[in-house]
Amino acid sequence: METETRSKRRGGSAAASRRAAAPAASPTAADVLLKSLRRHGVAQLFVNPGTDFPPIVEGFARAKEAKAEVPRPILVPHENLAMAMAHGAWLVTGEPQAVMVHVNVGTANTVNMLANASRERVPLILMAGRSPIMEQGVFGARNRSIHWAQEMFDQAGMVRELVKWDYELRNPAQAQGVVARAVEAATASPTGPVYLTLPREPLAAAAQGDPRAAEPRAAPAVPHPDPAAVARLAEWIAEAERPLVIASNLGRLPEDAVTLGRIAQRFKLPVVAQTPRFLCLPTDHPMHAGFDSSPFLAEADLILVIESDVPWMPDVKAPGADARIVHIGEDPAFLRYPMRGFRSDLSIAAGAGATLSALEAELARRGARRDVAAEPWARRPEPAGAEAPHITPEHLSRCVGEMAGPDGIIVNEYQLRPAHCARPRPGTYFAVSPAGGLGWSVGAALGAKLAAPERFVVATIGDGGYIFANPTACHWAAEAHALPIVMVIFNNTRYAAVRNATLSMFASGASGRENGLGLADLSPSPPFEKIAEAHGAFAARVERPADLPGVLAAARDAVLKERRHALVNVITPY
Ligand SMILES: Cc1ncc(C[n+]2csc(CCOP(=O)(O)OP(=O)(O)O)c2C)c(N)n1
Repeated sequence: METETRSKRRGGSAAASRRAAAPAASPTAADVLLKSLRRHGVAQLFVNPGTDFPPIVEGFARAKEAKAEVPRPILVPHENLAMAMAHGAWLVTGEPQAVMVHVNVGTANTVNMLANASRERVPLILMAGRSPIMEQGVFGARNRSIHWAQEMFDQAGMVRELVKWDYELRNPAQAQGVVARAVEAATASPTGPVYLTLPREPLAAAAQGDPRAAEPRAAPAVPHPDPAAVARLAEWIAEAERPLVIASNLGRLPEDAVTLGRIAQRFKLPVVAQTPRFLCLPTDHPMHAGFDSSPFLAEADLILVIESDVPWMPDVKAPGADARIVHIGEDPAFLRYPMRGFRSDLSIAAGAGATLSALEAELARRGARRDVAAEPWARRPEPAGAEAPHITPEHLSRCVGEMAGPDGIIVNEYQLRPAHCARPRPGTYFAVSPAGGLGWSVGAALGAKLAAPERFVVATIGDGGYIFANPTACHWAAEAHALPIVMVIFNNTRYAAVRNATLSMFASGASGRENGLGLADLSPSPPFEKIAEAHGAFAARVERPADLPGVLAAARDAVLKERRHALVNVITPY
């Protein structure tokens, strides 16, 4: 027989859960969090939800009813795609982005693209739920069995090395302050991703707190260069006979590419775009010296390394011992890289754009003008593209550039050969982060299209990368969110990068005797175009060089005239 005490205890706890089951009528922390994100310039929230999301779902629904301003929710059916889309939206807007995923498991799925975002310094607020803290008695407490198993001792530990800041919402009154702090941390120079966990109970509780905490605040801006360092650099440029600029991460802001173009032209500075992530100089600029610094390193007597983590590979080719070497960038020593040992005679820790402007002014003030022959000492090599019966990646790159046109945006995983692709206008080329997490470019292109719907956007990707990109999720997002882009697959039915790496070490070894294809063969290659077709896309496969321009033009028409996305599966052996 049940004792009175036991029955009271049971009745008592049932009453407690009934009490706890009442949603707050007043704004919840989730409502406030969403509004605060919008106030901080977050235009859309890329989400992949789970049982941690009800307060967020309710918050969006309440905002719709009340016509309150919150970020636009964008449902994305895979977390890595959500991250790539956020990355792409940042590429074209420069605005902070936000992604929210499901607890530890959703976080785990973001890590590849988070590594990309981290090395590319994308100001991105990655949010995740976490298991409800309470086992009972509080609104939002655990009511699904997974709530026990999904809890971790340190959920943020999974991503801590890849973010600048992490925190957990501990009290509903923090909803405003925590957004302000997350945005501040993500957008302070050098920018980068941050991680915020959101337990269900405080998220669903009535928000209180100081609304002033939600005021957007000025984040520490990109630092300006030390005038003495700029003066010394100007002096070195005036003295140099064979100066060389090596730039990688310059040009997300088109005006920086314009400034570099002016300085390069006026002071005869050849510029190598070394594994560029942006277009640092229009490809038809007379001082463009190509995409490989190695032919010029031995001769250069002054090297300006601008936002370049790996300006050359010391084991392959290094600058001469007497060359002066200058590094310019927000963090020119790349201190988040565990090991990196490039020589430096002058390091300027400042925004590259600000440094170039200051340098231009200083050179002009001195009346400096390099009195040298009209021809640059370092000239761009002629692009070698042999005639072939099949489509070469060089030919494909040229055709993609023509299809994109001067203003179209190309988002390149890495297969497109920039030396063969005309990009005459700044801000029209973006490539994968130096972290090289594959499966990025299609998602980034979709995000760019979402944030800049007026632009024509093309993604280039390998067949291996396309599989990594989670094609069904990508095509679903393109169709569901009406994001007409062109996807071009450089399909060589292999992992060429893996094969090349193997041959670079073991060409004369056993793996060389099997042509380096040991773990690099992707045959049989499925008809990727059929996947796209299933999602309503314009889809085609091309094998003959003569057919390529026509098919790409048709893909462009499908995007521009029919507002459909397109996929062109191009067979290009390399
Ligand atoms: C997420 C991820 N997994 C594995 C790799 C290692 N990796 C680098 S390149 C490459 C091959 C990619 O093949 P594909 O996209 O077809 O391009 P290809 O090298 O053939 O031009 C692989 C597997 C990586 N960079 N990222």
